[in-house]
Amino acid sequence: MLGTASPPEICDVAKEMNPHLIVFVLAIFCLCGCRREPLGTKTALAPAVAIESAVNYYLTEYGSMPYPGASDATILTSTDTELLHVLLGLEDEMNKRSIKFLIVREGKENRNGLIYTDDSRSVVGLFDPWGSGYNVRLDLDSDQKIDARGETLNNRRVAVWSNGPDRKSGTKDDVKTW
Ligand SMILES: [Ca+2]
Repeated sequence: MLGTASPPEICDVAKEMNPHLIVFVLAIFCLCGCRREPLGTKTALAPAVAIESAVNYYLTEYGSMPYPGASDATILTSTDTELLHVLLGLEDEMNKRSIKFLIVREGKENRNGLIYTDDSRSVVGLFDPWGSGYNVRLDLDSDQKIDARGETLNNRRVAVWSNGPDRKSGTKDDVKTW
């Protein structure tokens, strides 16, 4: 009778299949299942988001950007510590009330966080898990638009990205806040 035939069991289907095909299909499943984000990708994102939030908090608090200049700029947090000091409340010219806008963990051996100077009163830089600084693109001409990694981002004052495991900007493994 139509509709009463039971569907073929999976084992029966497997018996009919070419063994090579079964191995191939299993291999594909394994490859898909084992594919993970590169190690450190998740830990790289948290400081990037924290920097972005800190810039926005500063903007709300003081009504201006936490960095001087009239045209958009990209700050690298491993070499340019001026922005970090402002956001960490470690200077009192641009951050007169010394508010700590940026809260990120401390790193080690120029990786995975903030590296302080010996006297702990300033920082050497903020580093991603692979030892590079974060790129911070700032909208300093106040047009609410920034170009980051070759992408145009609208309605934004700040965007942050890590170069990822290959330490090159603009490649697929970059860890970005947008
Ligand atoms: Ca990259």
